[in-house]
Amino acid sequence: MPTTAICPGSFDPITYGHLDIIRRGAKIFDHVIVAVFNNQSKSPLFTVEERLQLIEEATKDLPNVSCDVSQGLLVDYAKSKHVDVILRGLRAVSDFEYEMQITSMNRKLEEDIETFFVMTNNQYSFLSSSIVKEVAKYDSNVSDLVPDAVEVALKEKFKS
Ligand code: COD
Repeated sequence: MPTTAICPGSFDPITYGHLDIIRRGAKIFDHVIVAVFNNQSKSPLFTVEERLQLIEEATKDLPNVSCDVSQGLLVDYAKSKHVDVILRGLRAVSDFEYEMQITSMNRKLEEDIETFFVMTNNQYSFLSSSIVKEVAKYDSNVSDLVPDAVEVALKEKFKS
């Protein structure tokens, strides 16, 4: 039976670190759904629609990757798609505590959900959307951290 994984995140905006995880996942699973969620504890720079568009552009060369937007609980979204695998990335030990918390909560909510962790390439282990936004805000070069379309979108956001 083909295996599908959901790669959920805020993706505000998508970085080469996210893409590294998505690409690795696309080699392992038959289909990867990248799902944008609004993380209530973060104030996003990009709207959900803008984030979706940037992910679609960045993953257009990956035929087994599709993109979507969702609200509410991740486990409910997974159930609605008949998917029981969540794909997440790990950068460093510092990610582990947070990931363990959300994995345990998701498992408590839906016992059959499995979370699959992929280690990022070392060159992206320091990279986060927050760091990219901080650097881009001061008009510094982020071309080796994000896809071209994201770089343009960041410039546009911070123009004013
Ligand atoms: N290298 C490798 N992986 C990376 C990198 C990098 N440089 N940067 C980010 N990642 C990974 C992250 O570890 C994560 O696995 C994924 O990419 C997405 O990261 P973010 O930061 O864009 O997304 P998060 O962590 O803010 O996403 C949180 C969710 C939206 C998944 C979470 O809030 C959620 O599930 N929301 C829905 C509500 C819900 O179900 N809540 C209950 C569970 S807490």
